[in-house]
Amino acid sequence: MIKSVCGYCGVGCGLEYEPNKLIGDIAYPTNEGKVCSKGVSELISIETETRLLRPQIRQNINEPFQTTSWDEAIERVASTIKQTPKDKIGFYLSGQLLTEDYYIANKLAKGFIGTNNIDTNSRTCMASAVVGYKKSLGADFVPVRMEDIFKANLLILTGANTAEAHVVFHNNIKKAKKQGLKVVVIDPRFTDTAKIADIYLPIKAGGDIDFFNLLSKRLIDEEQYNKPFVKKYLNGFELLKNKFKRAAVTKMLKRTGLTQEQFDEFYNLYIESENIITAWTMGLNQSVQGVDKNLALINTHLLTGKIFKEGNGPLSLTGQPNAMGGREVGGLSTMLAVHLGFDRESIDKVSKFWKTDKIDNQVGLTATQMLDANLDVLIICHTDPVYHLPNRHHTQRQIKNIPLVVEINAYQNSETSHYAHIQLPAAPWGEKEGIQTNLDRTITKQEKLTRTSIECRADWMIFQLIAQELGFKEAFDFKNPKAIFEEYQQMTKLNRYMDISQANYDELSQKPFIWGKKIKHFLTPDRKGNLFYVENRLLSEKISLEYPFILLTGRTRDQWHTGTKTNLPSTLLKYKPLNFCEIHPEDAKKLGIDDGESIQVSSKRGTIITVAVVTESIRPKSLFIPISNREVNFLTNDLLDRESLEPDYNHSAVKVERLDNEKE
Ligand SMILES: Nc1nc2c(c(=O)[nH]1)N[C@H]1C(S)=C(S)[C@@H](COP(=O)(O)OP(=O)(O)OC[C@H]3O[C@@H](n4cnc5c(=O)[nH]c(N)nc54)[C@H](O)[C@@H]3O)O[C@H]1N2
Ligand SMILES: Nc1nc2c(c(=O)[nH]1)N[C@H]1C(S)=C(S)[C@@H](COP(=O)(O)OP(=O)(O)OC[C@H]3O[C@@H](n4cnc5c(=O)[nH]c(N)nc54)[C@H](O)[C@@H]3O)O[C@H]1N2
Ligand code: SF4
Ligand SMILES: [Mo]
Repeated sequence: MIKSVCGYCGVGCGLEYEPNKLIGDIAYPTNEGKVCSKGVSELISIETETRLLRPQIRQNINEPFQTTSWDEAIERVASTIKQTPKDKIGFYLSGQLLTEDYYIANKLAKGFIGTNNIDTNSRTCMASAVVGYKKSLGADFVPVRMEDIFKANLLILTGANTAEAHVVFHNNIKKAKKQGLKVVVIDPRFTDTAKIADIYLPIKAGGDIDFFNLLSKRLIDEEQYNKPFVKKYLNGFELLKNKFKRAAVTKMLKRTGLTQEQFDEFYNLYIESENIITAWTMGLNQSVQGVDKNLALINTHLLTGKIFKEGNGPLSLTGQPNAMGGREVGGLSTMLAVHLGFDRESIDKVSKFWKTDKIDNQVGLTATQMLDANLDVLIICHTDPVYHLPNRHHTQRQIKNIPLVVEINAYQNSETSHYAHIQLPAAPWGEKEGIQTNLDRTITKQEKLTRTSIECRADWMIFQLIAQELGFKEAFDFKNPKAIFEEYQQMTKLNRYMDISQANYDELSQKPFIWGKKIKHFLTPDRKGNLFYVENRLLSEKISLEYPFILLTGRTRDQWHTGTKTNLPSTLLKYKPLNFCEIHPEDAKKLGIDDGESIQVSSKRGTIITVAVVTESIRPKSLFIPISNREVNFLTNDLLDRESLEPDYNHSAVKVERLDNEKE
């Protein structure tokens, strides 16, 4: 029996493997034996016919791919990199890579090629939370753990559909409820998560800043905030208090779409609750004011002092299995490594550690900027930007202009594959080993369970092959993931609060390591938390007579994004169809749309065809399309948060029509 960990979501459930059998690990603290449909079918996805098994090459994207050798493919990549100015090279990575993969790619790009153009799809996902935590707590540090829900009295879930996106955590919430936990769900949709709520608040999309400001203001006005904590540990209180004096409360409430009674009921439960956790994810992060939404939420925990103690805190629910590991390594273009930035001192420390003089002091391009930057080489690994970036017609136009697009994937059928010149076959989950950090800082090891398909390579090895071909043989001479992890552990010592060096690689699959356990204070230079006054600036795309609906997008339980691993004929998991569009009965009636009918949804940017699901679970004038529909981003707008550069996926103006009307 081998112990491993699920490679899908940020919950990071422990698994046990016996030949041809995968079950939940009863001894693993996070899931105690439970797994969801995705975790339990990890093995099936290894064996599918759509695996990418050999390197492929073509001169231009209108030709079919030809099989090539690794030597030839790597030589072509390395020789092109050598001839390309470093600012014209980009690495587009993923929150699904293992820590060792990030480390090698980051070391190669920032340390040896000398470009900071290395970013991940976490930009579309967690970037707003990263910036929010940094600004308010002083570091990208999640100050509360999932198990804390058993110590909390109240869990507020906002912009998070745990029933579908963090399934086993959701089971734990249900268990905690039996022990007395109260749950508030804030979401414009009455989701499966909302079904377990004690109070469900059907917020209007985009109303979260107003909601949390109303809460903060009332806590201050009614002196329900924690005065000694505020005085001793916080900056910015007087400013916040003064700003709130002039706040237009009625307007704010109106923008939340909630009634005074709904807000009061919530407020009364809030002030009665001793221990509170507020958890959130894409409903807040994916917004043109994603960072401000995070700050407004975190303010409430700062004001009440409900942070750095058991059962309390702002809990950002990271989506991907190792987006946290990527953040720790520093695999984003806006940080250098191990949570260090691009200041002189950090660059000196990292240069000395890597024995290099190539590190640039400018932040690099973010994932959301790379395609607009006239790059000459783009290496894409473990993610599908053509599918996932907003405004897909624009994405497709831009990627076509890049002379060399290299795609590293374990499967053939991504949307990006149509635009790649070289495809390199990666070894997927089960065929490789390495480390990942889940959403609450638990570091564990994925184990190799089966032989690696003959021509596939682990992602770290592919980056190492490129590095070696570029001539960096000494710095990239790792024999296995353990050697990489141990070098990375040494590097974490450059950061005063990272204690990852205490983990032991060989023991990790038996016993996970939780880093930062002792951190119970703010990580700012003055050790004080920062309150920020933020307001809803209504920057999202506005609805209009022509485009009168707000489009929301999100997950369904059994599908993983593009579904390369979950949308398989052999997995009978599809409890929801891949392509549907939720619409409120009032709207459906006005438009003459029946349940199950084909409809056309359009924005200024594009049109897709989908199937109407008429349901009261969505607010009037909103639509919901799951991202298992690979075409969803033909519709979405490409506005970005100005600080995190995260897209505003959840708030695009669209119209909806019956399909046959169009044809008439
Ligand atoms: N089954 C499955 N699980 C997954 C994934 C998957 O592909 N499939 N992906 C993983 C990844 S990468 C991520 S990032 C996470 C995402 O996890 P979640 O964010 O929980 O998943 P979403 O379905 O995007 O849910 C976002 C919720 O926010 C709501 N929402 C939209 N706009 C607003 C708003 O303005 N305010 C509020 N309060 N709510 C709003 C939506 O209605 C939706 O219910 O899931 C992870 N888990
Ligand atoms: N409209 C809209 N768009 C969104 C979102 C949304 O909510 N709404 N969410 C955004 C968010 S939060 C995220 S995280 C992104 C996710 O978007 P993507 O990251 O593009 O989606 P995935 O399908 O997870 O892509 C992972 C890719 O890695 C490949 N792969 C699997 N295993 C391996 C391996 O071991 N090695 C390598 N090299 N490749 C492998 C898979 O085949 C797949 O092509 O989408 C973003 N886009
Ligand atoms: S909840 Fe997440 S980590 Fe756990 S089995 Fe499901 S997908 Fe895997
Ligand atoms: Mo994500």
